[in-house]
Order: sequence, then structure tokens, then C-alpha cells
Amino acid sequence: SSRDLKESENLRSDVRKKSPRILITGGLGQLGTECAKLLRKNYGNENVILSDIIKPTDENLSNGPFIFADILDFKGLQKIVVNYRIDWLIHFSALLSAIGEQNVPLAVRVNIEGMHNVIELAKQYKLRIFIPSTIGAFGPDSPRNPTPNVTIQRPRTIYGVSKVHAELLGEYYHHRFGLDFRCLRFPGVISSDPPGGGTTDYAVAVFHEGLLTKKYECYLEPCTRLPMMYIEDCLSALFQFLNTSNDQLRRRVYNVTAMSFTPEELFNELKKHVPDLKITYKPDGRQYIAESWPQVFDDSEARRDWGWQNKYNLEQLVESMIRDVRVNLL
Ligand code: AKB
Repeated sequence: SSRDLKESENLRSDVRKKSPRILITGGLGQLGTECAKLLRKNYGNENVILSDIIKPTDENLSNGPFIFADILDFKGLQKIVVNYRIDWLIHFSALLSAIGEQNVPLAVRVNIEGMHNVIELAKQYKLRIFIPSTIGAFGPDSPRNPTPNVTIQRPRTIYGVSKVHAELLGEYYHHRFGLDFRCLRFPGVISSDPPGGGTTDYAVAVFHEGLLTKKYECYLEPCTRLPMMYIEDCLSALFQFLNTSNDQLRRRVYNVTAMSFTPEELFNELKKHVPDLKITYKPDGRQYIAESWPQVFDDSEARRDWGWQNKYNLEQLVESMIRDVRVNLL
């Protein structure tokens, strides 16, 4: 009967409402695969589409759809959003801070032009869009200890400049067009999936190289303090933030963090587990970038507005990373 039909239609639309269909761009970077795992656990494998322009490994393909998507190709993106009925877009594609300085024109294309495409796409198809920002969106004129949510931002890397641009354009599209733009400024994220071309990467590399070879040469000075967080905290912040209702959000861009440490403090904690680990220091250009970034990140607004709470401190992070890296690599 037509009533049955209506009821089953309602049921289907209820299920659809509960499970958004999500596209992740730059899905094979540091955050994508793990982010897809978490979202698939909550929304179903088929509802989370991982995408990138690079070839996936078997592990990337293990639990859900993977497709080619070039963020510089607007029509191609439109096709994906329509064909897969996308509701949410998680835009991870970006050149990070150190690698961006090595190829500024490419960083402008990927980080700025690519972002223009996805934000326009989100507006056109009324998608909820998440774009990560970073401690790198601050610069030498910003207060560094602590760095509040709203303060001076004058970054000196193309990565930072592109992220400030994304923050401002996202806020503008929100106020001007009602776009559901959401953005978290992450600190250095530490995961067993290797990042590429960041300034905080030493805190990942030391686990990989240190556990394998028992030695590590650090490109930052021993006392360079930076905000950091373990991948699980990063993704649970992202998940919780994506699921916060619009009326609870007092702003579209929030600082989040878990801890701050120096290379020396991290290595001392790691040496408790790997006593024969040998560390040497050879600072390079990344030192200048790190020195312009926050040392301690004030994320009290995220904690107040939507209940952000980290689980991992330095000790727990080191224990978990040793476990992750041993499982994945050794
Ligand atoms: C980088 O070091 O560039 C990134 C970041 C902190 O945004 N990890």
C-alpha cells in the first residue's frame, strides 16, 4: 500500500540521516587511512570513500571504497559528489610546512586552489566540510605560550598562509552562504603512519628509525617546545567536532591539543623503553619554522564549547607508539 511505501521510505531516509556519506580527500596522507577506519566503524564501510591521486596499498583498500580524486579537477569532484551522494567532505589534501617551502608554486596550487575547489563544491551541494588547520597558522608575532584561539596570525610559511586563508574563507562562506564549515587547528600529530614533509615529523620519525636502528639524528634543537597529540586523540577530536550540533558551536575554527614537549623530553621518555637509543642533533631550516610556532596551545574554547578532552599524555603516547610501530613495522 502507499502507506507501507511511505513508511519504508521514511525508514530509509532515517538510516540515511544517521549515516552521512563521507568523502575524504588526500586520503593516503598521515591522517586519512586511520580516519576512514574510525568513520567506517561508526557509519558503515560503504559510507566512507577514501580518495587520493596516489596508488593505494592493499592495507588502504582493506575495508572500504577507494577512488581516484584530483582536488584540482572541479568537474571530477562534482561527479564524485553526485555519483556517491556525498554529504560530508573531509579535506586532508595539503603540502605540509617543510615540503611547501621547497615548492611554493605547487603548495599554492594544492593548498589554495585545491581548497577553493572543495569549498565551492561544498557550497554548491550543501555539504558539511571539514578542513584541518594547524599550529602552523601562527607566526613570530603571535603569542607563543599560550597561543589563544583568536590572536595575531602572521605565518611565515606558505603552508601557514594557505591555512589562514582556508580559515578565513571558510568562516566567510559560513556567514555569507550558510556553509557548514568546520575547522580544527591541530598540533603535531603523532601516528605510526608516517607523515610527509612537516616540521613536527621528528616526533614520528624517532619511533620508526629509533626502534629499527637504535639511533636518530634530530633536525630540531633539543629545547624546541611544540604542541603535540597522539593520532587517536586527533581523530576523536575530529569525530566529536563533526558530530557537534551547529547551535553548540560558538565559532567555526577551534584550537585543539593534548600536550607540549621538547625533543629532549620526548627522547628521555622513549629512552625509558629503549635505553640504548642514541640521539644526535643537527638542526636545519625546520628549526626556524618551529621557532615561529606556538609552544603551548590554548584549546580551552574547544573544551568549553563541545567538551573536547584528550586521553593521551606523553607517557601514554610513547607506550602506544612503541606498540603501534612494533606491530606495523618490525
Ligand atoms: C607540520 O609540521 O607541517 C604539520 C603541522 C603541525 O601542521 N605536522
